[in-house]
Amino acid sequence: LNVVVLGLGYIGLPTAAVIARTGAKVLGVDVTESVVETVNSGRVHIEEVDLDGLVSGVVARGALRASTQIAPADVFVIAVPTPFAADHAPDITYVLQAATTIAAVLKAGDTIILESTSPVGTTERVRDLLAQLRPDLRVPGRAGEAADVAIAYCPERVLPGRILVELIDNDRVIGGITPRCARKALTFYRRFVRGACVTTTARAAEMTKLTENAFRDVNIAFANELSVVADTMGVDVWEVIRLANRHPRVNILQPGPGVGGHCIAVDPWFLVHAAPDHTPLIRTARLVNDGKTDHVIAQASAMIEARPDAPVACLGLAFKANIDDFRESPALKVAQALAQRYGERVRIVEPYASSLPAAFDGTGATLIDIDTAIEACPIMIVLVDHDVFRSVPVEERSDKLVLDTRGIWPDQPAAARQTESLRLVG
Ligand code: SAJ
Repeated sequence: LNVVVLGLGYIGLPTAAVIARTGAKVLGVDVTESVVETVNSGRVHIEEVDLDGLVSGVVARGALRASTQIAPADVFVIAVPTPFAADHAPDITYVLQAATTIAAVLKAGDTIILESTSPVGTTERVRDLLAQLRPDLRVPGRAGEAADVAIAYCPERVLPGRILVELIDNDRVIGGITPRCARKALTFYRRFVRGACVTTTARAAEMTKLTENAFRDVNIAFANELSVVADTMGVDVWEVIRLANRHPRVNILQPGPGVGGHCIAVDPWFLVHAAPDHTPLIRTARLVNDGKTDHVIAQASAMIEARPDAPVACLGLAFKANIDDFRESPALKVAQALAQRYGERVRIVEPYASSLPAAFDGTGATLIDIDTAIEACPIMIVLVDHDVFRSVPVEERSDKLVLDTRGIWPDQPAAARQTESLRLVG
């Protein structure tokens, strides 16, 4: 089986490598020359558990090769980004570009699968574009009609940090333009997926993916809203959540400095954009989560201003624990805002960065390690729950003034917590 994977990013590269391991011959296509060179030398350009070993193995065996140029194949998997524009309108340019690239080599019998998170109707747009570019091929239309190619939507659902495990173990939702398309795509996923593979329509599969991430966003927004309410009442939100979750039908997520990453902070907008008059809850959740970041900046600023001249350690820049991904990171936004306001007083601790990102250029902020922070900084703002921060024992921080946005230090003496400063913010 010959497979082409378009897009060698966080999803495309692991997917290409896993498919290559099944014995298929995989060509990874990416527009970025340096990515292609890195993969062809058996190395990886992204940090993901066990990915380096897998990629070097399949490249060495000749099962995976990368190129900027497409070649004919039996199955085409599209895993390119779908960002949004300033007005939150989804931008499917890269998906349509990928489809145009495929059209040049498409032949009867081929299967095209879109994995990128996409607004409802995108798979049909891919179909329409292919019909236009390749009038010699019959694209799928109504169920039961003959078609030369199969087109399906199968969203990726993997969690960064567990991608290689979840690619295989998670259930997959496979939406065909027609039932026949879904069955064709199903045969492909059965090669490497151990989880259940459930078939449906392309539109239902597209909406399912958006629904999953919007569900998580709404639930995190609830936790974030609670955290602000609890602060104003002088109650420990972490304790309240722990206690409420002892109820058999309550399962509250964790508050934090906001929601980051390129999925949960983005995808709910695709639903809002498609049905603006019917999504007050989903829209509000987005605003609550983004508002939490501003709230943390205000809380931290009040703390910092109450102790003029004291150095401040911002712990973490990543969008979540134990990864090196800073995309849409609320931690980075908070640290950057504080660095812009308080300059060289601000020290950043981020074990997953070898230097400070460009966002800190000219601010005077510096990158230090956790031990230096413990020695030098009386104020600590916990922004990411990396294990290395979690494991700092209370003796090393009991004299610090701490704003713990992740609740990783429940034993921090109450006098050294942020609640007082909140009153300053009002
Ligand atoms: N977060 C909280 N509190 C929580 C859980 C998460 O504040 O209780 C924050 C995290 O710190 C982070 C953000 O939310 O900033 C998102 O983290 P995440 O772990 O919830 O999700 P992602 O973005 O890493 O991956 C999500 C997953 N979707 C769901 O769990 C529904 C993953 O399965 C998807 O494949 C991925 O989005 C994607 O690519 O769409």
